[in-house]
This record gives sequence, C-alpha cells and structure tokens, in this order.
Amino acid sequence: MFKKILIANRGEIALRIIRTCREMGIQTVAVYSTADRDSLHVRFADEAVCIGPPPSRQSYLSIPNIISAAEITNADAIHPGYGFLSENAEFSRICAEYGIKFIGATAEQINSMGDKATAKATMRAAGVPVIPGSEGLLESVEEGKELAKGIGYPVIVKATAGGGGRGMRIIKDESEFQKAWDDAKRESGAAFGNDGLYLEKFVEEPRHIEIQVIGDQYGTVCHLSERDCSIQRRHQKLVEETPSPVVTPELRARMGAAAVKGASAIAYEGAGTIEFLVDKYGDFYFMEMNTRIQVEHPITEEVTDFDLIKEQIKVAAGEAISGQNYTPKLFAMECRINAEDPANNFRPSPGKITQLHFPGGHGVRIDSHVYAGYTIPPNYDSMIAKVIVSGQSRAEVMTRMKRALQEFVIEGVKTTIPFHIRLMDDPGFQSGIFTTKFLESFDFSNL
Ligand code: MV4
Repeated sequence: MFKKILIANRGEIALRIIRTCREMGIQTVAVYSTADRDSLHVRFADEAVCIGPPPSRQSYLSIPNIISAAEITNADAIHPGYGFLSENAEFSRICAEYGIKFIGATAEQINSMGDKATAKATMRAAGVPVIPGSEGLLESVEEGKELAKGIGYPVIVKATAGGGGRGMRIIKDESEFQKAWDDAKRESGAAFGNDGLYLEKFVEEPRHIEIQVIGDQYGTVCHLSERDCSIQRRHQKLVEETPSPVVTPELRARMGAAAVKGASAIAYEGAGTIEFLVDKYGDFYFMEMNTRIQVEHPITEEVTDFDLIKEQIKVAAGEAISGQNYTPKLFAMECRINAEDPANNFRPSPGKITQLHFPGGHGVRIDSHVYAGYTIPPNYDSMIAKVIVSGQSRAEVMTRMKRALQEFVIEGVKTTIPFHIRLMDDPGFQSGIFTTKFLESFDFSNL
C-alpha cells in the first residue's frame, strides 16, 4: 500500500480524498495556490506545499510544480480528483515516468476515451450500443450531408476533442448544414486545437444516465449501477440521483453489462463512468466515458456502502476486486450548492461566508470545504458544498432533501439552495418523468 499520497486538487474533493487516506493510515500532501492558503485541505493534510499563484494554469494545472511537490515530499502516489489534471494523459504518463503512481487511468486509456470519435469506435467494436452516425471523423460537408440524408434530420455534429457539450451543433435540415459545420469547426479548433468533427442522429429529449464502473489491474471490471444526471443547466449538473426513476432492473442489467463490456475492452483500471443517453423508447446509447472520479460519486457510495476513493486507492496499489456487480436497495440524491445567484442567470457570487450552519440528521451527508469566515476565491469553480441524502424511497429522499436544504444557513454569498428547495416541490421533478430539457422551462424568478 502507498505510504504517502499527494492530492493534486483543492476544495471539497481534496478534503474527501484526505479523509479516506487518513482512515487508511496513508500520509497526505496537499498542494495549494496562494488563493487557497486558508483552505481546509491545507490544514487537514499532513503536509502542504504551495504550488503557485491563483490562476489554475500556474498552480493546479502546472505539471512541473506538482511533480516537484511530489518529489520534495517523497509522495509515492498522486490522486488528481476531478477536473484539473484528472484526465490529462501527459500528466498520467509523466507520473509513471517519475515512478509516482497516478491514481487514475493510464495515458493510453485517457487518450482513447478523450478523443470522442475514437472512444465511440472502440465502444461500437466492443458491442456497446452507439448512436447512428459517421464512422469516425467527417471528411467534408458533402459527406456529412450525404450521411444525414440517410439517417434523417435532426442530426448533431460534435467536436471529437470536445465533451461536456462544447463544440457541438444541432442541425435541423440540410440548409443549416454548412453554417453549423463552419461554426463547430471554428469553435473546436480555437478551443481544443483540434477541429475534427463527427456526426450523429440527434436524440431528442433524452435522459442522461451513467454507470459507475471499477476495474482492477488484472482485467476484472464490475459496475455499481447507475446515476441519473438529467437535471442540468448549460451542461452543468445540478442534481443527481440513484436509482434512476426510469431504469428497470432489466434495463439496469443491460446497461450495466454494456458498461462492463466497454470498460473491459480497454482493460480499464480504476474508477470510471460510462455516460449513456436513454431515449423515449428506453433504448440506450454510449455517449462518453469519464476516466476519473466524478463529483456525484457520493450518491453511489450511499446506496452501495463502498468508499469509492478507497476502492480507487486499493486497485491503484494492485489489489484485485471481487468482480461482483452491485444493485442497490436504497435511494440517494445529491444537490450541488454553488456560490451563484440562481435568480440572476446563476451569476457567480464569490466572497466571504459570514454565517454558516450545515444540515445534519439521519440520511444526510455534507461534502464541503467551507467554514464560517471562509472567503470563496473568484478563481475556481463555484461549487461550495454537496448535500447528499439517502433513504428508503425516492419520495423519502426528496422530503429529507427539502428538510436538509431548509436547515442550511449560509450568509454573505448567494447560493443555489433556493433553487433546490423549489425543485423539490416541483410536481414535474417529483413525478420522476423528465428529460435533459427540464430546466429550460423552469421558473428561476423570485428565488
Ligand atoms: C447528444 C444529444 C442528443 N443527440 N447527442 C451534451 C453533452 C455531451 N456529452 C453530449 N451532449 C448531447 N449529445 C446526440 N446524438 C444531446 C446532448 C445533450 C445533453 C446530454 C446529456 C445531458 C444534457 C444535455 C443537454 C443538451 C444536449
């Protein structure tokens, strides 16, 4: 087992990783930018190294600075958390080169899933259902138009280097094709330095349902069932839940088997997530694979009783997994509390937290790095807490979530709490029958 892990991240996930390391008897090294000097991850770690000024590029994204911190402190592994360097193939490769275990995917796995057209081809070859579309990249507008004619409009062009909704355009009919193509190419070239595009049938009003997988170094992969992440705004998830209200045991078995097949095809090591779109007929299609721990991992922990960070560390250290899939008997939901004003277009609201009280009680878990008197810096993402609730039924979880949100006291900054309270009272949300478009028609006024 590792003796010392450096956590190449900040905020709640850095704290989350430190907590598990402590329980496992593993020493921890925090890294921090000067904006995070007073952060809890710095205080809770056994050692801390300042790695640069506030801008991420010069601190949390600086590979030389982080490798230096690991060398100086003699860390034998690095946990990257989510975001930042967690899906950076170069970083994974450099860690390996320096003899530091990267607690995450290999450079090869990151590359194969990071290029979305390649990922899709890999999954299709493995027998995972994919959305009808181009085989690989489109060579020209003409090829795209020809394909779209066969598939039928609407179609969507996506940047192969994209993901998370960047560099894609929906095309309703052939007259829109040229402009959508030009726009998507320009945008993806500028954003990713790669303007490769692929085409798919556009699935209207889908649900976003993802399967948690974990693989060991010996080729065993298992799944820990699904998370429904359909409640999103501009590709930012706000609420996640498990089980999905629309996933039957039969569908779970098929999606789980597909996810395991896909991850096995790349001999996936570590915790990963296979994202699917589920259409109105209940058919599911591979969308993307995330080769990292995700923000919403705690809802899976609450219903399976696994500590996913511990599992990541164990498989990275060479332990074998049982290979048994897991079907939960509980329900769980997570609300992301962001320092944003939901009544004003979710405008970021950094600043000092003057008063703070966290909810508690049965079935309530808070993952957060903030405290009374803490100043939220403007340099990073605005998530400041996750309220994770578990219970015996979806109805119980929603009731408990509303109760917990009402107990939450936070003053000095605007947060998404009022939005979440209104959501828990929304009949459409309560019905469990909604799509990724749900928040497009939600009333955010007077929150
Ligand atoms: C799609 C789609 C419909 N049809 N692909 C959005 C993020 C990126 N992962 C891919 N996305 C989508 N791809 C086809 N062929 C609709 C979306 C999409 C979406 C997906 C999941 C959750 C929210 C979404 C919001 C808008 C669009």
